[in-house]
Amino acid sequence: MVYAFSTDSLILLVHKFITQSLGGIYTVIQTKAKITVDEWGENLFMMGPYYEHNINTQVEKCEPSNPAIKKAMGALTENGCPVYFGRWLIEGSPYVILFDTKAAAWNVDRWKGDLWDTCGIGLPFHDIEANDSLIFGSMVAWFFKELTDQLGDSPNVLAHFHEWQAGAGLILCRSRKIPIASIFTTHATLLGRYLCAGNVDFYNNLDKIYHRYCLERAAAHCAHVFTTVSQITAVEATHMLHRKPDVVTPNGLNIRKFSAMHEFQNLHSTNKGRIQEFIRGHFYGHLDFNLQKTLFFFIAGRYEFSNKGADIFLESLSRLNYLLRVHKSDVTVVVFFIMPAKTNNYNIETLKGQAVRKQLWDTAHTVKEKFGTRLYEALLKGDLPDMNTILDRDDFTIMKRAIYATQRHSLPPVTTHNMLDDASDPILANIRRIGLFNARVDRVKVLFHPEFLSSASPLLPMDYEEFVRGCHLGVFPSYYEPWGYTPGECTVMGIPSVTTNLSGFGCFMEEHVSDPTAYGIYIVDRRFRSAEESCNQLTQFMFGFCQQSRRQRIIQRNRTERLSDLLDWRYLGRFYMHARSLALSRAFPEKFWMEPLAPPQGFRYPRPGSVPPSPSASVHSTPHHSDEEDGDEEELYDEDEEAKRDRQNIKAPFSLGPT
Ligand code: G6P
Ligand code: 1S3
Repeated sequence: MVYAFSTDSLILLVHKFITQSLGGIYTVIQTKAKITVDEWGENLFMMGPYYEHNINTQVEKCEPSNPAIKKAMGALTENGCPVYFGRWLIEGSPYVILFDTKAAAWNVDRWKGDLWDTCGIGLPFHDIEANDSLIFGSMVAWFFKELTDQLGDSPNVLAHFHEWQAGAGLILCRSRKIPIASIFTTHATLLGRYLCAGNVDFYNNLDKIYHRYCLERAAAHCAHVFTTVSQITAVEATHMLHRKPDVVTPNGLNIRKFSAMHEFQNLHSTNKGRIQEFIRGHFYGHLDFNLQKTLFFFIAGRYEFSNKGADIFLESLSRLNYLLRVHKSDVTVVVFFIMPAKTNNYNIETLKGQAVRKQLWDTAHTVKEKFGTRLYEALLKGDLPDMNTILDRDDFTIMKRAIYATQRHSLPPVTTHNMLDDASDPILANIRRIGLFNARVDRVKVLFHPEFLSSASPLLPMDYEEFVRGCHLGVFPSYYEPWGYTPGECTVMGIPSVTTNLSGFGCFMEEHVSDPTAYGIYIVDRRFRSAEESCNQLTQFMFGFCQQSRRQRIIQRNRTERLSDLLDWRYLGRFYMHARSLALSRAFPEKFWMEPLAPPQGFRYPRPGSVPPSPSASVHSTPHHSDEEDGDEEELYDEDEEAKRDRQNIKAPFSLGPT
């Protein structure tokens, strides 16, 4: 396929999420910057609101070298609506144009009138987010007017608007017939999100829904090209917004490949060690389970209890606990819930756990030192020390004192923090309902960490990436998830995960991988099965995972990591390229012509050559046959062979023309 345009046009990406590190949309914008800068160079500008604090830490201010941009900015600034320019200090260092919406807020009533006159959408005064979006959109539309007046029709301008918060700018540009090519991408639909979130206070939010929905729908219809991030959200948008997306633009990541093939396995091991250390402290006095046979599962993300599937996850954990107990399994599963909620700091019992662990460590270290010195002195004298006296009474006293300190009369807490809404918090309420209180008999232990992770934490000093690498399985059984970065991030780190056929990521994997389970991508059917059936399926996935030997887990991680190529922006960026060429050819048909697009070929990542990951499906030919938890390294070369074979079977993953 030939792209009938060059990158001479100016491309301006408009979104509210520039420099605001919040959620998945920010990840899209930030990770895609590098490949977009590589393609468009100095002709790419990202546009967003000006937040003083973020800008001071993330943006290097400078003067625009493009005279048209400079003039357009000047026109707004001179009229009391300041605009700033700089380089965003992320990979690719894109130019940013930032609009000071606070300083321009004095125009809001007039601009509301303009919006009403243009398209009959009225914004109520109390919806601050919608009002801010209008101020931003009005400034953006004004800027485009000035810019295109300066440029004439050379070079052409292409503007890509993300999400309803940027929609007003697009609606105003189109209604004022400003000559730009436009794309609108939605990362969810407002109505879809509200309708799916069972526990959201729908009635008390009604006054915020309709006009936002109007902005979203109008933006989708005004754009030359409308896109969304997954097939499942495309179906939703077709019904909710009444426009079928022209292109589906799946979300990618910047994939960092290690030069040593098994480096990510080593990272798993090191980071798992750090999590184990935390567990030693948290479960002090109750460490009657084998950490070598303990698996770490986790769910992480925005705290949307049922949208993110925390509800069916908890129910399945209670069933998994039952199965592991009746099968007398020696495997223990520790499950982390990493979802931010309102708290007032860590709870004392959790902090005490880490202090006790440290005290035991220090005691062991002191005694070890003394032991070593006495042993050394005895050997220097040519004697073998008397093992009965090498440690004296004091040594035993400090050791006994340390052991006494590990006694506790309560169970290890299920949450690490003091929760403000303890009684009504949905995770805690469900833990109480299913009775998973970290009792000794339970094979599934639960830990709710109601704050995002940080390497500066006194409890679990790890950042998110390190934590994910140290875990065994990410569980993301979302009900509403237009894309879902969490399982994708697991994949590129070689960590298996559970997703669903209602998430964009899950649908994408179903489409492009022949046997996702074999690659450590477990897809729960939440679309065509009842909640009860989905819950059972999730339980079975987790139970099967617990039955794998260490060797099988290592092999599965190798396979999971192999899928990361599929998620690389270097491939997925092509869908954005396609959307841009389509927009230019629709907006300026006399200048930009595009061959009709061949539909993407039905590429599928083949089923891996050898081992099924589940022991129940294991056959004689599989390379694994030992349940030994040691001596796992020796057969990894089989996997390399398998990887080579896979690569030979795979042609280019997508067929959207040249890179
Ligand atoms: C990686 C390391 C191995 C380690 C294994 C543990 O593969 O390279 O040395 O034995 O992780 O795997 P597990 O699934 O038991 O955490
Ligand atoms: C949305 O963010 P969310 O977590 O509110 O956009 C993300 C990026 O496209 C997407 O991954 C996610 O599923 C959506 O829900």
